[in-house]
Formats: sequence, structure tokens, C-alpha cells
Amino acid sequence: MSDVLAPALSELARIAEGLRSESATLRTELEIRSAQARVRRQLDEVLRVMRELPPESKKRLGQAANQVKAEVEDIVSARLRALTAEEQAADLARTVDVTLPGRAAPLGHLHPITQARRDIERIFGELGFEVATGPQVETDFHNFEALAMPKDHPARDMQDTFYVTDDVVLRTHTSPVQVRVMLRQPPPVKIICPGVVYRRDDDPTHSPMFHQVEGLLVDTNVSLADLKGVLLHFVRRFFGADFSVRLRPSFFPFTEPSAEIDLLCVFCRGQGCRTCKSGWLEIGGSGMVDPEVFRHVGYDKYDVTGFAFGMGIDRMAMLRHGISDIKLLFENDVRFLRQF
Ligand code: 2NL
Repeated sequence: MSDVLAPALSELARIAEGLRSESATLRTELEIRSAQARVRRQLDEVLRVMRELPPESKKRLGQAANQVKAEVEDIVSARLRALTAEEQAADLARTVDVTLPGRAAPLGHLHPITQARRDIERIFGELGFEVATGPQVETDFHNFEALAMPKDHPARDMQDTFYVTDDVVLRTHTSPVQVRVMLRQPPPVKIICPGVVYRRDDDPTHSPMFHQVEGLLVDTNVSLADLKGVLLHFVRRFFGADFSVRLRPSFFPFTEPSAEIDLLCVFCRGQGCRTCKSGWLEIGGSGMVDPEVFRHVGYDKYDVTGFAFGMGIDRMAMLRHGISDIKLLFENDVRFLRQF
């Protein structure tokens, strides 16, 4: 029966050899597994001659078959390992070059009004003024009455506002914050009050909602000269050392005497131009605190004197950057805002 054994043995060797040379061309696990299955079928086919063999030959063929089967499994697992290694190497080659420059995240910045408010807080802070804040919805007493504007006083017309009820309003200035501070603590007082305020006003230079900062200094022997010195210092720090201020006589119900605060025109530097006409631009109002205000908060008008001022933060931000329409500050168009 060696005429069956010999060809079977050489067929086994041929199958193993065939898989060995084919294995390098198998590119995926699927290709490897299907080659493995095919080879197993081929081996089974060859071993069908077993039945016809005498025991001695059967044993030899059996041993040879086991050897070839082990060889086939070795080739398959070696090829699978090689493929995994190739895939990992390809993965590594594909990964990011960590030495490349990163993609910068787009950075925003503070709104020009917030920048202005923080600068104002810092400049007055250096002079010893503390920041005080309070509610935007106020009582008639804190917003008007305590500031010497009784009901039906004509000065209320200038500060027409939004009424929640007859006695509750959206504040028209941050003065009520100062009233609240004076009501709860004795003099001296040295504060600034930045915040949102509301008025019935709506045109290119007025918004029904705007930002104001008021300042209040109450102590013994405070004079108008102190007011002017503080304002001049502030304006030079905020707009530049070559600026100056002018106090122009005016009227406010809560100050006596009262004065408008004018800034040397940022456009013409005092020459007189389309925007300012006079060479000066109004940035706020000021004066010596009226004794009537001290009476309402329980301060002794013979004991203390004080100055107060109020300025528009939006307006100062506009003048600083040469912005002509206040609405641009509130539209939140980043193409506009990113310029500042
Ligand atoms: C303006 C004018 C001003 C005040 C605000 C004030 C506050 C107290 C007492 C007295 Cl508690 N006065 N504040 C004084 C003068 C003017 O603001 O044009 N603001 C935008």
C-alpha cells in the first residue's frame, strides 16, 4: 500500500509548503482565516486514504498529518501576529506630529463698556474710593425723594423712567445706591457706584438703558476744589495726560452748587469742531451735595460737606474709541466689538 502512502505524505508536505509561501500575500485576518479553512479541508481530503492503509502506514501518515497541522497553525498565528504588528505600525505612522504648532482657540475679550467700567473702578480705587452696588428696581424714595426731588417736582421730567408701580421704578441713576450707603453708615463716605440705569430716552446718543458711574465723597471740609482735583486726575488717567476738564455751572436738585463736567474734545482738542462746537464735550454732572440730601439720610449738614458726580460709562467708552452711535455697543455684533 506504499503506493498510496508516499503520494499522501508528499501531498501533506506540498500543502504545508503552499501555505508557507502564500502566507506573506495574505493582507487581512479574513484572508488568513479562509486560507486556514481551505488548508484544513485539503488535509482532511488527503487523510481520507487512512482507511485503506495498514496500521504501520496509518501511524506514519497520522504522525505526519499532526506535524503538518501544527505547522499550519504556527504559520497562521505567525501571520496574524505579523498583521497586527503591521496595523499598529501603520496607526503609529498616522498619529499626530506633536511637534506641529497647535491650532489656537479663538480668544474673546471684555466688552468695551466692561473694560471702561473696570478702568474707572481701578483709577478711583487707587484714590481710596470703594465700589458700592445696589438694586436696579428702586423705591420712589431712594431714587427721587431722598435726592430732593419730591413728587410733582419739575426736575423729575428730565429723568422720566419706567414705573413698576406708583412707588417702584427702574432707577434713573445710581444715586439711590449712595443714599442706601449713607442710610446705613455714618460719615466719612468715599464710594463710586457703577451700574445700569434707565431713562425714557432713545436716539443715536441716548439709549433707554445705559451705564452710569456716580461718585460720592462725604467728610469734614470737602470742597469744590477737591471735586475738581479728583475729576482732573481721573480724566487724565482714563483719556490721557494731555486732557483737561472744565466745570460749567448748571443745576441738579441734589447738588448746590452744580456743574456739568466737560472734557477737552477728543476729536479737535479744544479747537471747536462739528461734534463739540465749543471745543468741549459733556461727560457728566457734579456738584456739592445739597444739605437737603443730608437731611433725608440723617447726616448733620453743619458737620459734613461732600461732593458728588455722575458720568456715563457708555459715553466715555464711545469717546475713548471714537464710536458715534451708542446702539453699536448693545447690538453684540462681534465684527464690531472685536475692534476694541
Ligand atoms: C449726570 C449727573 C450727577 C450726582 C449725579 C449725587 C448723588 C447723591 C447726592 C448728590 Cl447721593 N448727588 N449724584 C450729582 C450730580 C450729578 O449726575 O449727568 N449723570 C450721568
